[in-house]
Amino acid sequence: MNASFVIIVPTYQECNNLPELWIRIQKAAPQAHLLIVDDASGDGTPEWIQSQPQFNHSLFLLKRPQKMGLGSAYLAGFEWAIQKEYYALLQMDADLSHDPEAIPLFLKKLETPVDLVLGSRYREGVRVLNWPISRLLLSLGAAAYVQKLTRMPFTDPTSGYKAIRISALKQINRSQIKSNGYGFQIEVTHHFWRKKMRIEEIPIIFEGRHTGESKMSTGIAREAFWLVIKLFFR
Ligand SMILES: Nc1nc2c(ncn2[C@@H]2O[C@H](COP(=O)(O)OP(=O)(O)OP(=O)(O)O)[C@@H](O)[C@H]2O)c(=O)[nH]1
Ligand SMILES: [Mg+2]
Repeated sequence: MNASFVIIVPTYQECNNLPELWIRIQKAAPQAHLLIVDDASGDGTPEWIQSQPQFNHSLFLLKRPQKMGLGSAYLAGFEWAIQKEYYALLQMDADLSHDPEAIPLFLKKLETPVDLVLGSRYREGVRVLNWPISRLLLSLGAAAYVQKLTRMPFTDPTSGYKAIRISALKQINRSQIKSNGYGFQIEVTHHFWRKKMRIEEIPIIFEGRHTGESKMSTGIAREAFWLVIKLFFR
């Protein structure tokens, strides 16, 4: 087994954010490997990655031919990490919403017997910066909706900042995971929860994106809405 862990970041047009993200990751966790799963961003993202001295040493690129969604990008990254035999993976967004300084907190948690560590914006208070109140209310409403219907007790089920132990990931039926947006985060956690795996939350600070375009859409929210109904009946 690979003694190291890998951070998986899906990207679509995030070239303005990646250099700062990579610097901050290396500062917070010098041993980190980073895998970018890029969906043919036309903004120079793959070229920037390939030009870095760490390319194919600690910085890796999985290129996909077109924009195919966040969920399938993560699933491709999961298979890559399993194949490379990392002991754990961390997932985070490229837009600097997730502070790399929290990486050591996830790693510390992974030293305890836990399979999935959820970074929560809403545990022990609300820690969301630079978001309009409407978006915050939507996110809090979605969290309450997921808790009520699925009975999962987690405070922030749509959070994309989380750590997964690979030995546990191998045991869940990944081919069943179909959601591509926020629903993806809910669905992955639900798989771990149904298998009675060990899940813990840690508080994180979240900051809304400053640059680059949002990929959030009503389609993504709709997909998550119907997924939760499906999980209720499951
Ligand atoms: N590979 C890949 N990455 C994607 C795709 N859609 C979104 N992403 C990435 O997934 C992460 C989360 O997407 P965001 O656009 O930040 O979504 P969000 O956080 O809900 O919304 P904003 O922060 O408001 O933009 C970012 O790193 C995106 O670049 C996609 O289709 N393919
Ligand atoms: Mg974002």
